[in-house]
Amino acid sequence: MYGGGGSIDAKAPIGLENEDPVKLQEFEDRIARGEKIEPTDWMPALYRKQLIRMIEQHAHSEIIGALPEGTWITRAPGFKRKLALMAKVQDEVGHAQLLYSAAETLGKSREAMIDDLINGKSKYSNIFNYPAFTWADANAISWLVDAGAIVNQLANSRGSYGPYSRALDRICKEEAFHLKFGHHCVIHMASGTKIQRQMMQEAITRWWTPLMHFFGPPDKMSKHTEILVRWKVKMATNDQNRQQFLDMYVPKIWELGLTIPDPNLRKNKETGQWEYTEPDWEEFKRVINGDGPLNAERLAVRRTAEARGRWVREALNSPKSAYVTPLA
Ligand code: FAQ
Repeated sequence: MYGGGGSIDAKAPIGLENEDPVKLQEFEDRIARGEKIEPTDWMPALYRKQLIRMIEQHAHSEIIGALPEGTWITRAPGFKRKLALMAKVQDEVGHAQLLYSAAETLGKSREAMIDDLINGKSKYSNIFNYPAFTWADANAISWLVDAGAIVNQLANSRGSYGPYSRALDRICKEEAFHLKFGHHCVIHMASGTKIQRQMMQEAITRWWTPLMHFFGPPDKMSKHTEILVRWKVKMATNDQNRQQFLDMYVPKIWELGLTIPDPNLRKNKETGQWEYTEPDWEEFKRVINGDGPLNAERLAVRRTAEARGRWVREALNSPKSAYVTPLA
């Protein structure tokens, strides 16, 4: 499932040697002035390649991300929770569509992106390769995974590529509702019966390491951050986003009487930074390279969906289809 080649230990070569230096300078000046780059504007090949990689992975994450919570729709406790979860899952799939459209503006077709996902060539977020055993796991996703996603996406919605930043802007507005839904569910569990509190605690314990991984490898190990920050595609580094997440959500988790499974987690008053035990980055590498608890199952579900939907796509593309040959 590892796409793009290489490992998180290796810094990517910058690869700007073949670019016209005058055009490159103009492009970088526009970015420095905070202008948006639009699909028909000149851009270095590496900017295009990096954006396709990142937006495509993001789109795949939304679509695979619908799976762990999706399985809870029929089992969510009560009609209101079912309705809200169904709407949330539908939103996540909608986010994937927005993001695939944004990536298509850079020249890679949606079919090629889906092929790369189901054939294991493209990556998607590590976190969706873990199982949601209980309703509390689904709640941990709705609150904390959405929280992490918003930290990242809110920053990047101010980024330089117009179609991506506009898609993120809309996505963040919808994610804000998901966050409220997730927080409400977690409060309910954490203030419920002894068994509910225990379920919620176990879920937080299970999801903590994948959540720490979610923001990407530490900056010193990240191979793409340098160029992406320079071109304002990433508006914060992986470590900066991780710190912001800890700052915003650790106090809220503690407030609910829940414990985080890291004895070293504390805010250093002098530096203002959170200190924590480094999560196991070997586990992260295994999971993003296809060897996580549920990678095979997640991709199998997508392959089945792709196969079952083929007749619809073929019908739409058939010469007899009104979509291809509009009626006079
Ligand atoms: N998972 O050099 P860096 C959501 C890979 S949306 C898997 O630091 P970069 C909504 C990385 O691709 C969640 N792989 O990479 C929702 C690269 O591999 P490559 C998704 C990861 O790009 C909520 C290699 O490691 N959000 O959750 C991960 O500068 C609830 C080296 O890493 C986005 O995609 C990871 N966590 O920074 C849905 C946001 N981290 O390509 C349902 C946009 C790193 O060379 C329910 N993306 N890798 O083979 C980004 O901001 C960035 O791409 C990062 C990674 C921050 C994810």
